[in-house]
Amino acid sequence: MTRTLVKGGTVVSATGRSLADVLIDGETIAAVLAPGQAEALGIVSGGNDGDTAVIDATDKYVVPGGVDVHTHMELPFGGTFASDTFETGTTAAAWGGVTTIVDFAVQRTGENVMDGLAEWHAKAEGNCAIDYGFHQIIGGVDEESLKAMTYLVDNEGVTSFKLFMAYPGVFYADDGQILRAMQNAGESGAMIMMHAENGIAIDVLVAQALARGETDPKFHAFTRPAEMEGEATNRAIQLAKVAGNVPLYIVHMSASEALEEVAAARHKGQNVFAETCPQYLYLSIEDQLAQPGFEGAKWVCSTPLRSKHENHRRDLWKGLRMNELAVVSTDHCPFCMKDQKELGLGNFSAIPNGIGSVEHRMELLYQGVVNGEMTLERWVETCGTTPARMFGLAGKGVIAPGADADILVWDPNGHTSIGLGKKHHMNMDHSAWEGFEVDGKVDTVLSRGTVVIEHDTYVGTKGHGRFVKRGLSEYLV
Ligand code: DUC
Ligand code: ZN
Ligand code: ZN
Repeated sequence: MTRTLVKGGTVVSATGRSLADVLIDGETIAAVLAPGQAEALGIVSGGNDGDTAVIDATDKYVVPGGVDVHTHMELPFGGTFASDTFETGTTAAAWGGVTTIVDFAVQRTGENVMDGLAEWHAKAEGNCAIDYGFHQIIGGVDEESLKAMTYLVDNEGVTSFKLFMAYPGVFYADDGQILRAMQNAGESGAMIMMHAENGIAIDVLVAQALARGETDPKFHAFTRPAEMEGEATNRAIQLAKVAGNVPLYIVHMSASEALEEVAAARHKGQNVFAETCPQYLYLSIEDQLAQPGFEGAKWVCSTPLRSKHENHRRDLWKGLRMNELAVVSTDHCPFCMKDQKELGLGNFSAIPNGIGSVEHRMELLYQGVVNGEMTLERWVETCGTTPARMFGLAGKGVIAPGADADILVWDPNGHTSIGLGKKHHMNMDHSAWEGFEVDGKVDTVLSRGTVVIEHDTYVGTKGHGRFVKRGLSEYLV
């Protein structure tokens, strides 16, 4: 067995930090050792000696590899497919210090759930640089898909299901269907993930805007007002309560109105959780989506970016500190401008929805630490430890004996310049994060004990990443 010692760094967990060495045996963390212990035990005497490879982490943070529980590789959307394959997307994730993703297998309205899951396995198997799991999108709730949900939890390691209150005719579920799916999840112990936007009302606003000749990308946000996110979030919470306090996870939260609903429900003891994404913490209608001409298409995503004058970003950062928001994911859903976003030239509603960020979440959120928005420990917790626990990824998101040796060595004295020609490995012809300069830098990344990034080089292999069968959420008894 290959042994590796990550030596001399500060190991940071969700609850604290200390100088320690991490001993890896094969794919697993064998021990976390106090300084000097490795020498005392004869594991190393300095340098790369014996069977033990040494990674020097002096003056660096040693943290669990990032866990991004919301990605869409190759998602069919708006007449095209998200531009990252599992190969390119998981390689970009590795470049960003991420060692596990959970992607969404798709059942669209009228399709079969088991076929959708099989298709996702076929896309991912043998292609991934890092480990991966699947949630299942249920785009058509009926007797067959309800049976499939139970089967997936019991047999396939797919223990969470995304429902949509938006996108009528594609993924949309009505309130009765949502209630039925929630009741089913109540029996199996699964988590319901909700895209909470009132899609029926939004479609009316979209049609009215287009009829007025309002076709620019910014109208994407104006026709998806924050109230429609708040209302749908509240409705999802009430339905989950009626279904028997079924665990509910609100995805890609962008609005203060939605945050208030989640906070209130959590204070009343309901099993409600939520995530936000870097785009909602940093970007806005004014600075990105409303850029002249068609430029704003780069930032068309749903839920949409919000106005910087309405305090959503301030509230979301606070929500992260207060644990009203438990997780930061990316909703990584990249589309190129050429031939993809361009499908919506002259009609914002035809622009494929999505932003690519899987490579930059750890970097962007570390800047939140530097800016005083969250602690170093909370960075680790929201980007690794909690997402792993939330979605039953045993052995992920922690540095502890027995855990998978998924490790990010982070250089706090480094610097990262994001953008094309700078740091950019996602399969996109632009970056939604062009020009962002952030403190800190990915130094070394290990996936199950194998180095995949070192010295600014990808040294991993396609197919190293394995499918992870997930258990039930660890937040529930
Ligand atoms: N939102 C996006 O921005 N893209 C894909 C699906 C979604 O819900
Ligand atoms: Zn969504
Ligand atoms: Zn999504």
